[in-house]
Amino acid sequence: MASVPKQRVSVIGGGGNVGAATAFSLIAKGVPAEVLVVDVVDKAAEGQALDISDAAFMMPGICRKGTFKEAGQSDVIIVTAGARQQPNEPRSALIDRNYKIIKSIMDSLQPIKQTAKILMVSNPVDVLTDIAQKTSGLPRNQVIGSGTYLDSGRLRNALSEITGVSPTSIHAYMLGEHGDNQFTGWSSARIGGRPLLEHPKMKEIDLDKIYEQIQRKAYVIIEAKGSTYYGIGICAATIAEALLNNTNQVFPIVNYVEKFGCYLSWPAAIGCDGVEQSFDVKLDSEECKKLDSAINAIKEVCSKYN
Ligand code: 6V0
Repeated sequence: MASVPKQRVSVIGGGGNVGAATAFSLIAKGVPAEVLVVDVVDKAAEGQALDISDAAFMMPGICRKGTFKEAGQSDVIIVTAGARQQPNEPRSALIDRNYKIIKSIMDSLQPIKQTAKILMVSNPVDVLTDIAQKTSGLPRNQVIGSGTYLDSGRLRNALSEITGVSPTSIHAYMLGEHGDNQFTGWSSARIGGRPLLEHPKMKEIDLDKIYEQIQRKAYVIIEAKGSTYYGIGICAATIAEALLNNTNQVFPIVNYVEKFGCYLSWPAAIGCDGVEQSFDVKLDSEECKKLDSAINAIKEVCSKYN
């Protein structure tokens, strides 16, 4: 029998849609780690793990149901557990329900491996990352959240359709909060080494309309099919891959930014120690105001739950 990789990733909430999409994406990407599926509903974890293990051709034993204690000893712990949005419900409305769930999960994981990295996905992700850091006892650089990585991918895809350039060659971020206080960093966006807004095709575009389309996309999907999970699944697996392979790739994710004094969605380089570097993004005065609104909204909720 082939040997199981020594590194381990656990997906807490893996019985649900986002957790299963994340575990599946980890396997499909061939991330060099054993994948444990953990859920408070044991049968759901078992079913998803068995189904996903069928997708792991040539990698027998790489995906299985796990316990909270095993998850606490993992190299990367991805948390997707908790309530999800109902149609037209903002992510921020989930805080009361998900605060209790995240706290109880952090208790169940103890003792947590000192070198583990926690990747929060459950919403509202900026605030829950702060709560997970405080309740897990891990240092701030080791606790991060998926943040606006998904929204930034949506933005880059939309900009690719407008400009005809590959999304991987467009450097543009949604920033601030993975929620209604997110904003587009238009003034820092680049394409081919030039400001994005100087691209001829961008001159004809209504920027507010693009923002609206990105910001509303999750609501549109939830209205149509109940929840969103494929996009975030691949995003979470890609961040986990950066943590395991020490890639130092830059993601707009939730990380603690000292000069703002809080967790928020902001670019950071991710490697085997978690956050390896945070960046100073250039913003114009309008964007600075939007950043302040996001910081104030995140800090206000955090102060009620700490
Ligand atoms: P789901 O399909 O209802 O799955 C949630 C899972 O969590 C279920 O299997 C539950 O049994 C499990 N669960 C609940 N409590 C616990 C617990 N204490 N311990 C372990 N497992 C538990 O929801 P879905 O997967 O659609 O969404 C999960 C979370 O992801 C929600 O908070 C969403 O808002 C959030 N999302 C975050 C995104 C992002 O970009 N950050 C994107 C999409 C969804």
